[in-house]
Amino acid sequence: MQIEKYKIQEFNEDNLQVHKQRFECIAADIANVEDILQKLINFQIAIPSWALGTGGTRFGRFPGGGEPGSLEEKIEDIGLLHKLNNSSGAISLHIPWDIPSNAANVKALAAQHGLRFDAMNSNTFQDQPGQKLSYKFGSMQHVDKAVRQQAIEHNIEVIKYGVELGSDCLSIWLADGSNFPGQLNLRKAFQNTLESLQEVYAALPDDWKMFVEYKAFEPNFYSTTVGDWGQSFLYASKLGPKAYTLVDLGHHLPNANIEQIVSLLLMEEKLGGFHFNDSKYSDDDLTVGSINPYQLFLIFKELVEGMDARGMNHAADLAWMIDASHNVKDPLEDLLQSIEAIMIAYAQALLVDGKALETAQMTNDVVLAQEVLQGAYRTDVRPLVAEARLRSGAALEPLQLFRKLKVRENLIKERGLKTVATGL
Ligand code: PSV
Ligand code: MN
Repeated sequence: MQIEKYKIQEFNEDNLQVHKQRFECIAADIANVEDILQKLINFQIAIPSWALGTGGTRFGRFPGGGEPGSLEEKIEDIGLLHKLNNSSGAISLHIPWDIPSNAANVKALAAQHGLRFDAMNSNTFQDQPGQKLSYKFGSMQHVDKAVRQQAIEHNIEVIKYGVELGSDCLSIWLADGSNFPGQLNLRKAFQNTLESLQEVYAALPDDWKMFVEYKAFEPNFYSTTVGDWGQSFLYASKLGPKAYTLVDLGHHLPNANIEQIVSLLLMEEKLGGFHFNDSKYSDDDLTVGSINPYQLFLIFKELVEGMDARGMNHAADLAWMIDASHNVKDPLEDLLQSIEAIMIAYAQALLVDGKALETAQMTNDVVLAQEVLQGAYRTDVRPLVAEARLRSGAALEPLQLFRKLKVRENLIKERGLKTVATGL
């Protein structure tokens, strides 16, 4: 399905008057409104190829319909999102789920939709049909060198696909760990993993980055070999300047102060990328901002402050991606909601009065510090985000237009009701 430009323009014209009133009202109070709008326009969030279909739990899966059955259809779906919001201009692939049969064609198709290839993800957490050795007891940590070698070679193959597609970064999440005390020698598991990562690191092209993603638990429930930001930071530091920590919001133990983690990783120049989602309990993979939008804002506040302190480009210097799963919502609608939540939190963080906050901090004025933060958080920035979309040719209200144009119904007509996308 294609969304023609004129349909977006028609929709925007119908909603323009109301929008303008709202926008002018908020813009009048913001001195650097143009600067903020430009930052919002530039900000792009990658969509993972595995989030375009209905997810499932251990107990069941209830696929919707019209889901993408091929890499080309996944690109088409992200193209639709990007057309609607102009904020999702990148795709992140998982190998072997998304092996491109013809990389040049796939690259050209993505370019037609205005998409680039973000981080490439390897998969050593599942055994694939025909695979020689099993990852049941881990991959890069495995006691058997042959299994470790298989995992290393898989990651090098992922880099090769990434190079063909124009990506410049490899994201590694390992399910490695143990389920019971005594199952693993924890130090040896770390050392084996480090050695394996070093071999993959050695195969990285000069201009590539490697992200080491951590996760507290699941699928292993006693120890995880890259279990927290400290361990990821250790690997990244030992590997070298091209290795970074990747923060997935759902990968912490309950109540972790993620904003503090982000702040310190940025200080150490070791924050590489981000997986956005939200959670009530652990790795729930819920829509971004659906449970704790204040935490999301606080994280963005640290990101903006920390990146500005180092003169970093918000849009280009970190890899931004959504890593969510959709069990009861239409995946595309859910992704539109997630992107909106990210843009809102980013816009609110851009509104924080840094000088006033510093004064409050330097005078131990705790009350004023809270006022400054909550002043920004309680500002309804939706008209700013909508204005950024309007100026970049996207829809004022992407979700409304998605429904008005009956995008899902059209996809079902084209692809059928019984399609199941690859992913988790
Ligand atoms: C693991 O839970 C994770 O967050 C990693 O990013 C994976 O690559 C992704 O989910 C999908 O498998
Ligand atoms: Mn993740």
